[in-house]
Amino acid sequence: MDSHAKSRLQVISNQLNSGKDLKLQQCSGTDSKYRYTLDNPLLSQEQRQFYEDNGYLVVKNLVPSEPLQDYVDHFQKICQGEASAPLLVVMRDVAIAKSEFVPGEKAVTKIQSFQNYEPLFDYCRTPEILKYVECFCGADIMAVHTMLINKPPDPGTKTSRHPLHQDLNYFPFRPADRIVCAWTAMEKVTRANGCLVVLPGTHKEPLKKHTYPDWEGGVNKLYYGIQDYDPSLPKIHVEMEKGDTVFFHPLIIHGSGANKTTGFRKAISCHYASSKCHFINSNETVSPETGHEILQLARKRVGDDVTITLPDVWKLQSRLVQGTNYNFTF
Ligand SMILES: O=C(O)CCC(=O)C(=O)O
Ligand SMILES: [Fe+2]
Repeated sequence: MDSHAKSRLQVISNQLNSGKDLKLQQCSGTDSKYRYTLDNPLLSQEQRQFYEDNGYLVVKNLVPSEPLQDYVDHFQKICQGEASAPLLVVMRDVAIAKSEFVPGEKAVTKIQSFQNYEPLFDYCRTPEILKYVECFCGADIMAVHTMLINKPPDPGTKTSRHPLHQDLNYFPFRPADRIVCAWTAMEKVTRANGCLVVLPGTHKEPLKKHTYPDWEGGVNKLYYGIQDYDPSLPKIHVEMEKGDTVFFHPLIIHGSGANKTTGFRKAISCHYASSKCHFINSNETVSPETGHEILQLARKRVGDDVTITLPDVWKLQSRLVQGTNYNFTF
């Protein structure tokens, strides 16, 4: 990237990323018995071992109803075009958007990159969540990817499904073990409305090849999937009450089923990473197809005249929520 582009990105990033840091208690190093969690005063022995073995952990009733209702209200404002923020992305269901004119939230499958929309970004700063995140990432924490997922009632095409995948497919930074996703149910999620499905223990497997599934009704943008997972592996349908939060490793194979109900299924999530994670040569990990699509989306937002790389995209949309920013700078 030339120096003009670099300084322009830095200016954009500084303007957008002026959030206040939160200081929380520091985790105290690692114990060789554990790979996926850090020493911490919060997780019980049972919880810690469960995450080590399975790659996910559900914490009941972590986020109260009031802020969740606030997030719903702000989501609806965004869908109605009454609110927006720099770099925010609104994704629509391929089948619903094609078949009819749909105002409001009806066809919106998710909004992404709300790091510059404070009323939603408050979710990523929830102290109760950060306390858990610190157990996986350590004390210096970046919010690297934000989503509010609004699984619409399936229009009969099954396009509301999310194919089985590993989130690490999208992330050009490592180590993977210092990245975690927090995913909070904004209402009761069940098999009927398409709860998360996880394959316990698959966080111990390497990153697999991701492609678009060959679905008859089409597939939503960036809904890549793994075709060659072992179908005999046990699947857990993670049914959750409103406010329950699941933390999961970026290599765990997961997805979600179709929403067979008449209501929406909403969840809000943030991927966190240690700010000490380092950027890697993304050509070797993120597939060229995926990388190209992510860059295309980003260029629409920052302008075609700025040469931008995949690591730049992630730095631009990441925001410090605790401690010091070491490596997510230009
Ligand atoms: O909420 C869901 O359906 C799963 C979303 C997901 O795994 C993702 O967007 O990476
Ligand atoms: Fe995912």
